[in-house]
Amino acid sequence: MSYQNILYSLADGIARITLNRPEKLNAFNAAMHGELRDALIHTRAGKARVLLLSGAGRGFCAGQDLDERDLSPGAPAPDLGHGLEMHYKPLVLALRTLPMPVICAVNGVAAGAGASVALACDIVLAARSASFIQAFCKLGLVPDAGSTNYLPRLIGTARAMGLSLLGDKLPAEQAEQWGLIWKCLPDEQLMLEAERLALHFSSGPTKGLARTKQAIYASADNTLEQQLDLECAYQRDIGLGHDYREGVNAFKEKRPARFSGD
Ligand code: T3D
Repeated sequence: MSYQNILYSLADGIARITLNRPEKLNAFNAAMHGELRDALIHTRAGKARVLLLSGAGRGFCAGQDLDERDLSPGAPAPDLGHGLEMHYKPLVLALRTLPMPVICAVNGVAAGAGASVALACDIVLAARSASFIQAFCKLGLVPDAGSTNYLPRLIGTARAMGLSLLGDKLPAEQAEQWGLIWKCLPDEQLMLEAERLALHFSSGPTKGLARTKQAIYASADNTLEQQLDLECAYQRDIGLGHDYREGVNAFKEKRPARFSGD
């Protein structure tokens, strides 16, 4: 598959998307959104069992491409809500509902919606030189693409508020200490670790992992009773599949499990 704004591949159960506008720190434009939509549809429909998202060059993603906005005197005001509905909302929901683990390797700065999209992923790794910036306030905007959902849930109201109202740069190491991301790694180890995890998930119990992420995301809005019901429904479903049988048999036979993903 050939795209102009992203790199995409799907092989051996691993889908890889690299945001590829390095001269603009991989800022999102409409064309990139279209390509991401297409690649995510292909990932969902194909034989992928894990998705690895990263960025080309020195940045991960600088958010919305501000050169797409004409705010010169006399230019009509853009409908920013329309842009979010058309592009960012479907992107975030596609990542969150993808029935497989989504790893994000944050190789450099993640700003504005770039930070939001990174945090929409299930396992976020970041290079030590990377950082997260809630840049929206510097443009007079509200955090979007899900940031107002993720930040307070992941790091609490005080830190979410400080980051969002001040727009300060949060270094990757502190992001890990605060629980915003899974791991901060030395720069040269970032992609090695991301690939190691991708390989691990590519032969994992994909359906069970997909249900796990769904259950964890659902817990934010569910009561304990609703969550217990959800666990019953998911476990009942998973218990009928191949991988549960294989996992238990492998344990009893003292051998590694050979999961099919079903
Ligand atoms: O409009 C809507 O749809 C509403 C939705 C908005 C969602 C959002 O994401 S709002 C937030 C948008 N993003 C930003 O405000 C971040 C803007 N960028 C920066 O603040 C800085 O670039 C960084 C802190 C991210 C990195 O700084 P630095 O010094 O490492 O790099 P730089 O020199 O600023 O950027 C390198 C190049 O990328 C530069 O181009 P040049 O001068 O070399 O030709 C710069 O203009 C370009 N670039 C960086 N970010 C963007 C961008 N070009 C267009 N849009 C960008 N967002």
